[in-house]
Amino acid sequence: MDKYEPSKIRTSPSARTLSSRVKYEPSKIEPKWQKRWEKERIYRAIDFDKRPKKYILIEFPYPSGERLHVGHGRSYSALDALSRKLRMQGFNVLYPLGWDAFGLPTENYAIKMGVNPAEATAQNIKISKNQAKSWGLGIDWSREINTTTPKYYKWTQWIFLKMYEKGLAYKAKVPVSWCPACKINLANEEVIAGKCERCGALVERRTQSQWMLRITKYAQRLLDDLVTVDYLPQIKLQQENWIGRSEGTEIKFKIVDDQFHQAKRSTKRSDQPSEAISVFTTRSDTLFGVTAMVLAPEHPFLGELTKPENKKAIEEYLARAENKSELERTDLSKEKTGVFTGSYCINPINNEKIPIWVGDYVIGWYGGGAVMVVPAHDSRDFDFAKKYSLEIREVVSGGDIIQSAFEGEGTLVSSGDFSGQKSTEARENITKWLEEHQLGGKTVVYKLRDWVFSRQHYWGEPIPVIHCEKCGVVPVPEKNLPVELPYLEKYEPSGTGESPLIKVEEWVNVACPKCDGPARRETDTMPNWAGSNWYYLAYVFAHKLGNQKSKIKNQKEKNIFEDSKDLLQYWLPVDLYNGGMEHTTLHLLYSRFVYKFLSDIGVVPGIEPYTRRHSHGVVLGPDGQKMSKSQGNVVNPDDVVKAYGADTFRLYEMFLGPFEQMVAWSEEGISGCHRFLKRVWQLSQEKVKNKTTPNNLKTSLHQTIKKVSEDVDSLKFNTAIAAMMEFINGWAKPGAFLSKDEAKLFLQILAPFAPHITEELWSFDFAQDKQSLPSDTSSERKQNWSIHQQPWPEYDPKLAQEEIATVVVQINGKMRDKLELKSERAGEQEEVEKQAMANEKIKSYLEGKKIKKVVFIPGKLINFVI
Ligand code: ANZ
Ligand code: ZN
Repeated sequence: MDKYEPSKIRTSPSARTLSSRVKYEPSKIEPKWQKRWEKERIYRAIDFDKRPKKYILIEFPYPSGERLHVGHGRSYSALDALSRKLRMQGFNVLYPLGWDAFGLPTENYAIKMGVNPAEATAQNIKISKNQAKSWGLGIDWSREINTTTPKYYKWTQWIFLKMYEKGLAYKAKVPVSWCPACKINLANEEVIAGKCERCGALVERRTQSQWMLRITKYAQRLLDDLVTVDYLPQIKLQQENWIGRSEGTEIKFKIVDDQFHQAKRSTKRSDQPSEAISVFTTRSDTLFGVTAMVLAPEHPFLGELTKPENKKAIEEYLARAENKSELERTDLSKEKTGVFTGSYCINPINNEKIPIWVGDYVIGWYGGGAVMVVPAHDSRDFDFAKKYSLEIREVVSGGDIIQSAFEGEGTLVSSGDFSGQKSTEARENITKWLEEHQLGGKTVVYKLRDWVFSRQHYWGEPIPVIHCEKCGVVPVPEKNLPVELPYLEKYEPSGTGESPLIKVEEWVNVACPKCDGPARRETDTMPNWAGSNWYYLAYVFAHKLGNQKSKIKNQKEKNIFEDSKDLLQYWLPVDLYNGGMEHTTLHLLYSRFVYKFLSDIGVVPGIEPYTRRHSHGVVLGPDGQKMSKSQGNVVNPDDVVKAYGADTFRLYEMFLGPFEQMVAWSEEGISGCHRFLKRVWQLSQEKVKNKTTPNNLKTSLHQTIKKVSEDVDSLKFNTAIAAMMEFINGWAKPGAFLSKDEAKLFLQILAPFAPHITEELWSFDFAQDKQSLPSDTSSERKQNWSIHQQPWPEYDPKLAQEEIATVVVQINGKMRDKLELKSERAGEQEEVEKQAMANEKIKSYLEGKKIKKVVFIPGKLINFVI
């Protein structure tokens, strides 16, 4: 990039002076420039362009009835500013937007409005798009995508089929959370504290056959590859916690019950290979302290292990457990309950007989679904033992087990040959012993679970499989994709747990692709995560999506991923992905999983989709509360744009506070930003001269350029704006002015934040001066007339350097320390005094003394006479 050489950007002598002052009217200038930018496509990302690429991604909005809100405004404006700066720096920037439009919110909204979800979606997109456009975002709209169009979801379905082909999609009977209000099954992640995430109703538990995706197969890779990406630390931590890797020991407890063995033999349950209960523990060193075994209510052995006399009590217990959410069951503060089955198992380390219980604090799907109970060293087990008077046997010394469990490390006691060993050592040794005796061994378990991928509602991508009586599950042949969602007048959830599609006979009944016999389509649809898993890939080949006719099933049609290999290679990975903190767990994990899968089948490059992930903080209402209709504290971006213009809106969204922090909206703050722009408008017309900029202002300008450059790169938009505000304070001072060259530089650094006003000011006088932006190398683009096509200003490092002055601090004429200050501050007695008093060394000299006099030589010396 060019060095700062003012001579290079000298203006043409023909430039007219900026004297005829015009009123600042955002409502006039903003739509005008938006139209021109769009017409001349100046924000177009150019495939295979020679400039280095940057792919800047914002989470695409869900066009619900709520429209875009100020939260969208924050993320979109900020990343737009970054994109614009990168473009000015000579990058080929891809900054796209589209619509994530399948799913419940739209379906529920459509039901409420009495329209079809497709119509509601079209309407919502139209409005949201107009909003986004009114903000003047530098979006390449030619790449707009919509997950609900057949040409898009054809590929969502294709990805599913590929996963099915590779054994990563399967059907299983799983416990599901049923929302009685939405009348659908919810995924685990849609259940928040036992309630439906969408409507807040209390969920019920059921089991249902569902499509699942085997994300657990990728658990280790999803964890390992985090070292290759640059995510905010808390985001990495969320990923790690959700994957929940736990290293420990698997231990087998043989069952002592002839009845059980007989029952198993007669039912021929060969899927259960041994007559041992397997547990997972992170504390194998406590094995001698086991005084009970607790099975999860879902444990497959439970029926056989239940003795007749305990049957009634257990059935009652299970009925109660069934209605509890997992959260309730695992809540540490809740009472631990259980029922004795009447059966026993054997502790492998000492052959002790251990009673087998059932208890709902044990989770069925984790670590074998059973827990060896060590009351002395696990607090849950301690509670359980207290309640049912089980033995509490200390095996690790070092704590006091009378009041509570001792969970720390210590020395083993009452542990046979292992007594006297440190617990950490014993853990290794006991595990080794178990391995040698084939009674267990080292293992790793994950909290991560396979992903429930079925939904029983209408507004989603149909799962592209066919059920044939003869052939079983038959995937829809690729050439028949997409399986289009039929248009339904009545699409309300059936209420039976089945998708409303089941009623559409003419759609459901098809010939089996394999045997041509009668068959039925799968009626489940995909969750609304499905389309958002891979949307950032679709922007890359969006132009090709459009070419793919949805209705005509052309057999020779190329596979879009295969056909776009070079494009994907060029644009990926995403350089920066920004979105809400609420999506940094699941959406991020799911989309990383899908990417890894696509990478495994060779259609995308690399192993991670996003190089860098960042999240912005939520925008709260002016009252500091979460914005909500019922609170009446919702700020509508449209009102703000109408009142102040898009530039003020954008600027304020970024000025609100540190980008990643939660911030409250403030009416005062916004008028402050508006005033700033009005002053820029005025100063640019009144205080620009055909003379050299006075030195101090020039220095300040270069410091500002440096600050803004660095701050935007590190996503500190608020401090970048603050620096520009401070700069114009200097510019506004009596007698201060900028040369035209320097006024241009200021407008250029402001342009990414306030693209319209800067464009307008630029057009007044500066547009004729063609500059040497490393322009896009395609021939199509017109001249670089726009301020947004100018190079990003380089600062003069010498000028930008903050000048530092050293002030000597004396006490009674003796030098005691030196202070380093910005030179302009070193002349202010008040400031120097304050800093000297804050200095630890000086403080100690002054402690308890009375200052009689202060001698100050500006910029050089301060002397305290005591
Ligand atoms: C015995 C023991 C003794 C345990 C002790 C701890 C301390 P993390 O770290 O989360 O993996 N556990 C195992 N499977 C369980 C299940 N399905 N439901 C509920 N709890 C289960 O936790 C592992 C520990 O959680 C295991 O170690 C087990 O209790 C419990 F002094 O085993 B521990
Ligand atoms: Zn068939």
